[in-house]
Amino acid sequence: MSEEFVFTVAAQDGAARSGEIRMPRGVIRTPAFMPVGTAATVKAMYPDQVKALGADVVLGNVYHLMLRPGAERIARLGGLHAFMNWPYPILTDSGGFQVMSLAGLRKLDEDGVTFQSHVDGSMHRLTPERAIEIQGLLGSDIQMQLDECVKLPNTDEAVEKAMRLSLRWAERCRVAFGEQPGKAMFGIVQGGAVERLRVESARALVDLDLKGYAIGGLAVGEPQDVMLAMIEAVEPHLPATKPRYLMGVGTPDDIVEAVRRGVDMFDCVMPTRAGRHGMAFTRHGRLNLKNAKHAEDTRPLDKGSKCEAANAYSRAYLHHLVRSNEILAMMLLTWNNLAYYQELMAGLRKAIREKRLEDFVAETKEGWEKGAT
Ligand code: PRF
Repeated sequence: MSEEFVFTVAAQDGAARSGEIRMPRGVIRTPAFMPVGTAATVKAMYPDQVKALGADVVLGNVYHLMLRPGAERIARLGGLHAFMNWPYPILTDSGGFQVMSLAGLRKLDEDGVTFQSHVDGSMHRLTPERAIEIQGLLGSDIQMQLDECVKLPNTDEAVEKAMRLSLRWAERCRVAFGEQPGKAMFGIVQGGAVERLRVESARALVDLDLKGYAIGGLAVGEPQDVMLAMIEAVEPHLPATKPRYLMGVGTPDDIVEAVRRGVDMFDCVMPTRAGRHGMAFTRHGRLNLKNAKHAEDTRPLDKGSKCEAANAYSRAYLHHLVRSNEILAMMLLTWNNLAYYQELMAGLRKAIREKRLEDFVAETKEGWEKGAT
C-alpha cells in the first residue's frame, strides 16, 4: 500500500504496458478492468466475490448516486466504501456522460448542466465544482473531470465545441480538486473522430499535469477501426508515466486491441448487463443461453474455467433459469462474465510481462473464433 497515488510501468511489449497503481486503499494491477457498480452495487454480485475474481477497483457513478440516495447522505453514512462494503479503490465517473444518455430534459451552458432525474422527474444541476464536491463526499479514490461527450457521427463543429467546453471544465475541476495525497483526478480527452481535435485535447490536458488521462467520447456509435485510430492518434501525446483509461469500453476484442495500443484501464457494463440478459462470455466466444439449442446440453459453459459458475452448472440448467427469469440466472452469468473478463486481463498482464503479447492475442482470438458451439 502507499500513502500517495503512484503509477509504475513494470513491463512493456510494443505499445502495451503492464504495471500497477499503488494507493492507500490498495493496488490496481494494470491493464485493469473495472466492474461497473453504478448504484453502489455491482449488480447481482457480492463485493467479496468481485474482489475474489481479481477486480482491484470498481466504478461508481455521480449521476445515479446524487439522485439516489444522495451524495450528502452517503457522506453522513461514512462514505461509499463503507456504504457498499468495498474497502478497495473506487473510481467515480463525473455524471456528464450519464446526464446525456439517461436524463430526461437537460440544458447545457458554460457553467454546467441542468437536468431532470430519470428516477422521479426532479430537477438537478451539475457544475465542474459540484461534480468534484460530490466525488469528495462519496470518498472516491479516482475522480473524473466533468466533460461533455457527443454521440458519433457528428459535425466537426459540435465535436469541437464539446471538446473545448470539456477543457475549460477540466481546468475548473483541477482547481476544485486541489491537492489530495493518495487520490487522483483524471482529465478526459474528447474530440470525436477528428484527429486534430483529439491531439489538441490531449496536449491541453497534459499541460494541467493531472494524475491520469482518460480517453472519452469513443464507443459512442463509431466503428471499431475509427475508435482504434483515435487511440493511436492520442497515445503518443499522453505521458508514458501516467495511466490511460478508455471509458466505457468494451467487448473483449475492443479491450485486447486497446491494450495493444497502450491503454491501462477499462470499464464497461457489458459483462454485467449481458449477464442479466442471458449472455455468457467464454474463452470460446459468446453463448446466448436463451437459445433453444441449449435446452438439453449437459455441458458446462467452460469446464476448463476456474470459475464455479462456468464449470459446475449445465448449459441446460442455465437455459432453464434464463427462460424462467430466475434471479440465479443473472447471478451465475454475471459471475461467469466478470470471471472471464478478469481472466482475460490477467492473461494480458502476464503476456506483456513475458513479452509474448502478440502470441497471446492470436491464441485468444483463435479461441473466440473456434466458437462455443
Ligand atoms: N465521458 C465520461 N464518461 C464516459 C464516457 C465519456 O466520454 C464514455 C464514452 N465511451 C463512457 N463513459 N465522463
